[in-house]
This record gives sequence, structure tokens and C-alpha cells, in this order.
Amino acid sequence: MKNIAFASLFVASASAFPWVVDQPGVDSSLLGAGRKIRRQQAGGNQAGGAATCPFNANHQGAAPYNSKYPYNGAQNGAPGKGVGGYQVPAPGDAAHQYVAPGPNDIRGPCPGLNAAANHNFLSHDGITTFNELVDAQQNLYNVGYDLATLLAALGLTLTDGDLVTEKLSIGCDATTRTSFSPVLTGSEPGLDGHNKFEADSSLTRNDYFLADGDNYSFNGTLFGMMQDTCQGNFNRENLSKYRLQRYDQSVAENPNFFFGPLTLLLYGAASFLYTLMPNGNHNYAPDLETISSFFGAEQQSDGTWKFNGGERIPDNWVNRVSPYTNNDVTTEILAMYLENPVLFGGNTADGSFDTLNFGAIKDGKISASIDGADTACLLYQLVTGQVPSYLNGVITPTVDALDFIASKVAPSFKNLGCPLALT
Ligand code: HEM
Ligand SMILES: *[C@@H]1O[C@H](CO)[C@@H](O)[C@H](O)[C@H]1NC(C)=O
Ligand SMILES: CC(=O)N[C@H]1CO[C@H](CO)[C@@H](O)[C@@H]1O
Ligand SMILES: CC(=O)N[C@H]1CO[C@H](CO)[C@@H](O)[C@@H]1O
Repeated sequence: MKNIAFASLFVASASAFPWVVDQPGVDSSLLGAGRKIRRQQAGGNQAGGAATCPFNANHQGAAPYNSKYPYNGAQNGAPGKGVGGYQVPAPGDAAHQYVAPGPNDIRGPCPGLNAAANHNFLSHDGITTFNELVDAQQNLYNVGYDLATLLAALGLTLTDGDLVTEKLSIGCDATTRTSFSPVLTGSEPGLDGHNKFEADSSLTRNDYFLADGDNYSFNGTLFGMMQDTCQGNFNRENLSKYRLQRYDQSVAENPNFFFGPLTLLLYGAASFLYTLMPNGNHNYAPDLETISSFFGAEQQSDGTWKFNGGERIPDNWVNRVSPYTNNDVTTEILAMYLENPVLFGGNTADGSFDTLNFGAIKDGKISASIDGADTACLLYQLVTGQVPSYLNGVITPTVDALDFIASKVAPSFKNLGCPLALT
């Protein structure tokens, strides 16, 4: 049943985007002799797959709440105070000091979550939960409760965390530890899973196709390119230029490049460099010392950059004062995009570039006159998966996923008048 329904969705686009033939659930014999390129994380022996994913038998949850060091007071997935401007880790708080990840710990494509795990705001082995994600984002970075729940829900639903255990791997496929029943759920690829949350043209990660499936490890050449463009000032203007460079590079080098609606999230992630990472003790400047610490980037004597083994909160770091909300990030996403607009769509088999339409995206572009409701509802539409599967490489969320989102995230959006997902 499922296969047939999805196959018909994909047929329309298979000729345009050749990688579609390898989507899970697509019977490629229906599509004729398409090129066979595996686009999505397949698990198994591939990079990021279950066979090579570390296993830490000593799973310890995030450091427990301690009233002596309350941070934002966020606990058990509930809203915290939303008042930042304090030092993290708090002076004297031994439980949140940096501990380098060991060989059995899972780390992935997100420097913000990797740093949180290295400081025990998330489980140190990289197997985390919805509540840990919501608490950590508030307590560490002063992410607003609405955005913290939205990102955590995206993590669990778009990347196949487990909706029963509410567990998620922040990197590779750890289904045996996240799933309530691997037989029933199938594989849960975690944050490394490609083209769900993880996409092409990241700041410091390779495109999936160009790297045999390793789209999650830090690449020092890319960090060096970002620094060349930003020159120690990782603000919106400079990052917008760098995102354009990465886009042009992917169009030129990656025959399977696909820039779908969900890649708007990459603009959101790029905004974190100048909204969530800056240090109050550096006047909140998004400077090189701060950014390189969060990325675990270290400059070598020959000027090149290498991963130093761990993303780390800079010493004497003071987080942002006001909470970073859904509204804030949506504003930044659009502003950064509009400074250097690019076409949504993808490289096609015949060497041309196909554009797409989706919501606010018309003929591959978002117009500068996007109206207020479209802006406010943009992230909500992405999270509820009203993105046609064939545009996205994502199987439309299941009823369970939509229920999960409805219970965790919809309350924040109720008053915006966004069209609600049908469950
Ligand atoms: C539950 C919350 C979060 C989830 C599920 C999440 C997930 C992800 C994923 C999957 C990526 C890879 C996207 C790609 O490049 O294709 C990513 C990138 C990124 N994330 Fe997060 N993230 C979360 C919260 C945060 C926070 C709080 C920060 C801030 C400090 C952060 C900073 C970043 C940055 C800077 C990148 C871009 C890295 C690069 O392109 O090289 N994230 N995140
Ligand atoms: C890092 O990125 C550069 C530029 O895209 C690429 O040429 C290089 O092969 C990548 N290095 C690794 C180890 O993937
Ligand atoms: C080309 C490339 O990125 N290769 C990397 C693939 O992933 C392994 C393990 O993460 C690295 O060692 C390779 O350098
Ligand atoms: C290369 C580039 O655009 N650099 C800019 C980075 O941001 C600062 C401050 O806005 C500008 O002065 C630089 O020109």
C-alpha cells in the first residue's frame, strides 16, 4: 500500500531528479532505467550507518538539574525563565565542565548539540531525548521555548528519532538504543540521515554525494573558506555571502545537488553563529575565537584548519540576554536569504537546473514582499511536512509524527493562524 502511494508521487519527478529512484518505498522498476544514486542515508555499512556507529554501554543522561546552578530553570521539557545573560558553565558547576567525547560517543552534524553533549547538557554518549533537547537549548543558549520545542520536534520527526521513547541519536544510526522496537520502527538514522534535516551546501560539512555519504564530519577546508569570507566577523551579511558561495559550489560540483524547502533551515543554523554563539564577555561579537571554539576548529601552523576533537563552550562565555524565538529565527532566515537570493530546486539528469514551487517559494524564489502570515507560518509548514515528498527526499510524516508535533509544537503556533496539518 505504502509503496504504491509513494511511488506514484515520485514518478512525476523521477526524470527530473534521478536520485529519487533510490528513495525508501519507491519501486524503481516502475521508473525504468533511472540512474541509481543512493541519496538518503541507507544505514548498514555506509558512513553514518548502524554498522559503524559507536556504542557506549555506559549511557548516562544529561547532568541532572541542580538548584545551586539553575541556569534558565528549564527542566523536564517545560518552559524555563527565558532570561539569559549569565555565564555557562556557571563558575563552580563541575557537572557541566567540558569532557571530550570518547571513541564510543556519538557526535554529528550540529556543532550546537555536539557542544551541549560535551558539556553534559545532553547525554554525553549522544543518545538524547526530546526533554533533554528542550531543556539544554534553553539553559545553555537561551533559545526561546517555542523554538526549542520546534527544533527538538524537527529532530525527532524529520530525522527519525523514536516517537515512543522520544529518543534521538545526535549523529549516526543507533536504532538499537533509540527504538522501542526495531522490528516495528525500522531504522532510525539519527541526525546524520541525509536530506531530512541534514542537507547539501552546509557551512562546514561536505555534500552527501561528494563524500561517499559522509555529510556530517567537520571539514577544515570549508571552515577556512568561511573564515576567508567572514574575516573574523560571522555576521548575517558575511554569512549570507558565504552561503551563496557554498550554493554555487554545490551547483557546480554536485550533480545531485538538491536545494529543497527544508534547506531554509540551513539559513536558520547559520544565524546561530551571530545570535546564539556570541559571548557577552566579547560584547556579543560573532568573532573567530568564539566561533572556532564552538566548531572545534583549530588553525595549524600552515594556516589550514583542523578539527581538534571537540566542540567546546568558550571560556568565560556569557549567553544571549533575550530568548531567541521562532519569530526571530524566521526573520533572520528570510533576511539572510534575501541578501543573496538563490533558486530552490536541483541539478537534473540532463545537466539543467529545475526550480520548484512550495508555499512562499514561487518559481524557485522567495519574493522580498513575502507577507506576514507566510513568514510566521513558514517554519510550521516545514515541521508539519506539508512539503511534497518528491521535493524533499522525505517521506511525508506519518500520522504518529503529526500527532507528536501537534502535542509538542502546535500550541506555540495556535494563535498565528497557520493552516493546521491534517492528522
Ligand atoms: C534540537 C535542536 C537542534 C537540532 C535537532 C539540530 C540539528 C542540526 C542538524 C541536523 C544540522 C545539520 C544541517 C546541515 O548542515 O545539513 C545542524 C546544523 C547546525 N546547527 Fe543545529 N540543531 C539543533 C540546535 C542547535 C543549536 C541550539 C545551535 C546553536 C548553538 C545549533 C547550531 C548549528 C549550526 C551552527 C549548524 C551548521 C553547521 C554547519 O553547517 O557546518 N543547532 N543542526
Ligand atoms: C573538504 O572540502 C573541500 C572543498 O569542498 C573538498 O575539496 C575536500 O575533499 C573536503 N575534504 C574532505 C576530507 O572531505
Ligand atoms: C571524502 C570524505 O569525506 N571522507 C571521509 C568519510 O568519513 C570518514 C569517517 O568519518 C573519514 O575518515 C573520511 O575522511
Ligand atoms: C567580505 C565581507 O563582506 N566582509 C564584511 C563582513 O562584515 C563587515 C561588517 O559588516 C564588513 O565591514 C565586511 O566588509
